[in-house]
Amino acid sequence: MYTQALDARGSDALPEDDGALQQRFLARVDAEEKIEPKDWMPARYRSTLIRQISQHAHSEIVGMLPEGNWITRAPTLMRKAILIAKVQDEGGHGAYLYSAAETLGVSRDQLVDQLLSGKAKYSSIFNYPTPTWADVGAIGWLVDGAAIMNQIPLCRCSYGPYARAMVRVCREESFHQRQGYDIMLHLAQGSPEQKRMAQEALDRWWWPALMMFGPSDANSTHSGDSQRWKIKRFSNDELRQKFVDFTVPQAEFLDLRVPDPQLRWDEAKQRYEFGPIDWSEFDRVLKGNGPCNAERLTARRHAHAEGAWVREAASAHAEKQRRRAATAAAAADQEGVR
Ligand code: BYC
Repeated sequence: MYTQALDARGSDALPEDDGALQQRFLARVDAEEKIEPKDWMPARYRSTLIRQISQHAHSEIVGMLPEGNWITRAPTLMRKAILIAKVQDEGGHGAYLYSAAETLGVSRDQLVDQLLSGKAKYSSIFNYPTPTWADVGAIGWLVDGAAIMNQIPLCRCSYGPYARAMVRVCREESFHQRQGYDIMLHLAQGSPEQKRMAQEALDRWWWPALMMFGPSDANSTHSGDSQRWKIKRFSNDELRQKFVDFTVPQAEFLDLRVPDPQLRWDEAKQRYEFGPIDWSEFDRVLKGNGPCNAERLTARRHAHAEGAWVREAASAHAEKQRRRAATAAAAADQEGVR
């Protein structure tokens, strides 16, 4: 519709000034139209999307590591099969998201280089260790639970390819969240030792899960623009609050204690009040000094180097196909001439 409107003015029309393009872009966003790759968009909208989508893609890929660590030690064959499927899903999410970022004019190689060089951010949550099987349950329940809370609104993001990728991602995250909660339920209803494992995992993951939503609204540098452009539909604090309100009753059902002495239900506000987040820990993790930052990057660099032969083989295969197709097309042309 937008492109037709431009064409209708004739080929000798002067290029529109940036202000008019901006206004038209904002009107489309306000009208809940999706912005597509070939549409005009402000440079900062593009760079904000590249930043967020690539960080999201990196998070999915790095996020395979803490749980992947437990595939060989899952307690039963069924748990192992489920965990393999889950970790594989996260790899798929990373792939869709890199593709969505590529529609904005950046290459996957550039993005992967940014991750491996340590320049790019990925979610703080994946810099924590998984010492017991209960951590796999806590990640599914809390980390995937937080991911769903954050990502369901992204299905309505103004940028079409990101919004569409999120639909499938959210469906899969929902399965992940339930498998995590199921592990926690079995442990919480198991032996005293299993229940203790579940409690300790909740103690380890609760606060980092709250940090996943990003800095408080007062310190969120990108929220203003991202909400104006309908990339983000809710602020970091709003989503964090929804997550707490949703998750505390689930912890109660498990008969586990949320590790926050200040947590209380506020009847007047119809929500939970919770204690202060230790933002100095969040800053430390973002600066690369969390418990597992170095380990995660080393693992990704190793995997990338080990996968070099697969990339080379895929490129060689694609080149062979291209040459065959070109030869076949030339032969068909010759045939036509005769
Ligand atoms: N960790 O202005 P703000 C998953 C950075 S994958 C690290 O509020 P924004 C899963 C932020 O990037 C989970 N950095 O930013 C996978 C910015 O830094 P730069 C990932 C963080 O973008 C496998 C600065 O702090 N989910 O669920 O408006 C297994 C200021 O923040 C974090 C997504 O990526 C953090 N937690 O809002 C299981 C969802 N928080 O770029 C599960 C998509 C903030 O200026 N992303 N920063 O250097 C988003 O929704 C938004 O990007 C955020 C942050 C809410 C995360």
